[in-house]
Amino acid sequence: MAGIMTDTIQKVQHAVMGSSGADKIVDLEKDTKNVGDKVQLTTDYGVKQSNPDDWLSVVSKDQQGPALLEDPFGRERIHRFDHERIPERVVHARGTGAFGKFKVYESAEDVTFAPVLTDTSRETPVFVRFSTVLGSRGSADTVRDVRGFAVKFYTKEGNWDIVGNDIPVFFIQDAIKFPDVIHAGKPEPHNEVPQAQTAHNNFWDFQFNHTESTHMFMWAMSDRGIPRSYRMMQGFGVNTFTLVNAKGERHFVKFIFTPELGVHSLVWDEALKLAGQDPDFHRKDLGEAIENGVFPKWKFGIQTIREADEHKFDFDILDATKIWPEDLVPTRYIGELELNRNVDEFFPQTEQVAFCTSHVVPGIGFSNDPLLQGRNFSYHDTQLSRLGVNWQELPINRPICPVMNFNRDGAMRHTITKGTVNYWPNRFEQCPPASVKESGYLEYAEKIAGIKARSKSEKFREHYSQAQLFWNSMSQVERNHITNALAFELDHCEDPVVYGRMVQRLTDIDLGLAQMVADMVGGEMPTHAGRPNHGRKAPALSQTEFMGMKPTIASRRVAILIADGYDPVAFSAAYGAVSAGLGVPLVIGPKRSKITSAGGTSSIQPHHHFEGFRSTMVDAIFIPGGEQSVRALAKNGRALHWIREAFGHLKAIGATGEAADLVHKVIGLPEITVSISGDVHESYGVVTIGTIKPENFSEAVTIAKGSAGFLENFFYAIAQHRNWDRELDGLNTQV
Ligand code: HDE
Repeated sequence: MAGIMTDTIQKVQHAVMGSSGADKIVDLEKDTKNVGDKVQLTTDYGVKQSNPDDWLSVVSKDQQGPALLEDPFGRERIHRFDHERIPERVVHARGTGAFGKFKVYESAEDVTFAPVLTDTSRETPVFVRFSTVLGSRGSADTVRDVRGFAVKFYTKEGNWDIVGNDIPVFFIQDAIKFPDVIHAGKPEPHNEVPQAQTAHNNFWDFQFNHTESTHMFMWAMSDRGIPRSYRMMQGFGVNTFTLVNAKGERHFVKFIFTPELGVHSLVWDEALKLAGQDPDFHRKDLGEAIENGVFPKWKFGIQTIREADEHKFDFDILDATKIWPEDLVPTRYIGELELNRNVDEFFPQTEQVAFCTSHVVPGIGFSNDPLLQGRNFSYHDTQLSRLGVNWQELPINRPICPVMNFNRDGAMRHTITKGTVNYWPNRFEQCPPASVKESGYLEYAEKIAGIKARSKSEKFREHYSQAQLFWNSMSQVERNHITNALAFELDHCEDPVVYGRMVQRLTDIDLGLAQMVADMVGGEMPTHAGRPNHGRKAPALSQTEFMGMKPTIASRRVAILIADGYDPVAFSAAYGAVSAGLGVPLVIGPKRSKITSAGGTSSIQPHHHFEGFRSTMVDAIFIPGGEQSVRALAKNGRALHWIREAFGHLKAIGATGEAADLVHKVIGLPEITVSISGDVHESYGVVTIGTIKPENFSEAVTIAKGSAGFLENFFYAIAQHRNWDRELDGLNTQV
């Protein structure tokens, strides 16, 4: 964690934390203890230890004799250590989590009687775990992969889990295929290579053999596969659930979370580098934002379809490889999810949290989605081997409402239930079931008729239409990225059968795409489309739909590059304004010892030096003038690389005074720089000015392009996330 907490940020945090109303945090307190200063070291059985550093041994002044097995203290240390690990999750092993709250601002009572979705006065505590799918627990955060988005709502009616992803569809339609798709994606069996990647023969062999995966692999190859932050991803329940209202009417439903900060991604070169330079990038990013009081928020939405309309679509609404296009079924945003507290300890909270799609509360139910049906079996089952039968007693998993039943015993049971009976019905009528009025779960009386068979209904057989819809809906930049991603992945497949067949598969989506990929990776050049493109589009599929939220620099990391002799006025103006905008200023210098400003009027210890930290870890860079400082940067190869790389990764760059010339020289843009106001210049997200102006000292910088101030324009460029024009015009080649 950068641990940068300006006064302003602290104030915001305290103001907001006060209202987090976390019933679950209170619930956890009884199991939480501090390593207090005054507490002395004991064994697990409570006996204080006088020497925890030396194993009981036979020793004399000049001779070290054997260690004695009789030492209970030494044995306890080793025994406990030997058993510290539990099996990692079979998928989604790598992840991170945080606490928060959920609130509905518009009641959904027309479709459900679940109070968590109807009671607008209620605040429901949540725990959210984000994850990658394929990598092991110690793998890197920024690999190309689907991201998990699992939410546990601790409602007053019991726990409700939405175990979702950042992509709205899945690779397969039927749970029986899950072991195959995961085996094919995970490291190959003969050599356990590659780690946390889909770029290998088996994954793409599976994709070719399962035409139903076509839609999902297009999403996975898009920028959704390399998010900038967990805080900048959408979350989708993917499967079709159901809602029942007080009148007993049923609707099909899909759940959606859309981030307040917009949906943003890394660029591929950056994602690759970050995997080595900062493998914990996403984990730290979430922790840092929460610690700094910039709490991530998502709008919560539902798409609903009346039961009677189930068959009105040209796809099956129970097919998890299909989205429900917004023009047919608009999303209705009714609530907000906020994360506002980091965990106290990773293992008992983030590692031991366990989700189940089968955990729903009254008013919410399942559908006959064949993937969901299998998931409902799988999650509890996996918790049995990961955590044991009493996993729901673990503090992070237990509900905040009373739990009482006759499930008993099992390994590590620790609830002590008083009473003489452990069965129902019993002569004391203890622990009776609840009626629906008393919040008992309502089983919806669904009429089912059919033939028992191993097959699917007709509409499940169409596999390409929405893959085309997705491709058609992409911007040019997004299309380029998908093309490059496919070219990268198939380049890692050595087997010509695999890449050759996949190139042909791409003709079922778009001939141009198939030809571009074939040109890059080899394989027979396709000459005609595998099927006609229907030409339809759905704008909400493009990430660009979610980029233009209110411009903000909140939580964005801005590196300030300096050396001895920097301009203290420009430095302080930028540092102060970034902090005031709830961004994270990070001072980077040639060394981490004190750097002195021009004229010796001030000095600062940088947060990092150029080698220790990299441009990949920030969203933007700012370089203040100062003749001596800029001269030193110009001679420092790593500093120059910072500028080139940030430009190549399409990041905002701001520079004042002498630094403006340096930036232009390094990236070679002078002839197209335009003056946007007085002496503020902007070109491709590079904003420069001769000297910083007095109005930029103001803490409240309005973020706006074309205004008189330098910082206004620079912050606008940061808020745009990336400057895509650089890529479209082929200027980003120096990375
Ligand atoms: Fe999962 N999935 N999954 N999955 N999944 C697991 O449960 C499974 C699927 C998802 O942060 C496992 O507790 C089957 C779709 C997330 O702890 C396991 C099928 C979606 C997480 C399992 C699917 C997901 C998991 C492994 C096909 C998006 C991490 C550890 C029928 C909607 C939860 C665990 C966390 C985890 C099974 C498909 C999301 C083995 C059988 C579709 C976010 O039970």
